[in-house]
Amino acid sequence: MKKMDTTLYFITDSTGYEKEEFLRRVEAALRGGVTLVQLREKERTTREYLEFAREVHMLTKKYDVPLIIDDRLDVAMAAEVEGVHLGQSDLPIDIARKILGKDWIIGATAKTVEQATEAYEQGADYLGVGAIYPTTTKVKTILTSTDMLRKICEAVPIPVNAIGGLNKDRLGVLTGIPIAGVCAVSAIMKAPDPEIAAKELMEAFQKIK
Ligand code: TZP
Ligand code: MG
Repeated sequence: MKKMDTTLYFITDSTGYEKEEFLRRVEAALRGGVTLVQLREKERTTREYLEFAREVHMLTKKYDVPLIIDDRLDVAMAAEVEGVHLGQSDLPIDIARKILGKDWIIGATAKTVEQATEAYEQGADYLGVGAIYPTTTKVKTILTSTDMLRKICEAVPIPVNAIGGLNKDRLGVLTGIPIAGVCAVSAIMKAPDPEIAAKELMEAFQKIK
């Protein structure tokens, strides 16, 4: 597997931004110290998704941060990024692993211990678990309790990240749960300054670790 640090996992959402502003925000987040980036585009054509992937990849490479593509192995392979993130209705992890081989980062979404164990056994490198809080980001999800998050952390030996409605003031509920890191979309993407937001989120996470 490519080297990976899920401590501060920034998931992008270009909705409502011109491409230049979107890229400016992604680079600001990288300057602020995000350790992993996922490009998450739900509405774009394949061609647009590929173009965004290539442009974001130029930025992430500059900061030596791996880039993960949400949902789409084809786009990830075409853009030659470092990984993919697959949910419960996407391509199964074992099939993705067979296609991509051992060098790729493959992430999975899990909301139960069964889903987490299955994803791990099929070859997932990390898990995203949530939503911990209600989210304003467009996503089909249900809330996941912090109890379940803890059970999942204890059930698998791979990094587990919390996701959903997280910002610097909401990490307290995660205290003492052995998560590897936090994922954030809007707390960074929509912040007045994504660089400052990323720094503050990292500081808040270090305090609860
Ligand atoms: N999966 C569960 S919640 C979520 C995803 C993709 C969205 C998180 O977005 P935000 O803005 O950090 O709440
Ligand atoms: Mg998905």
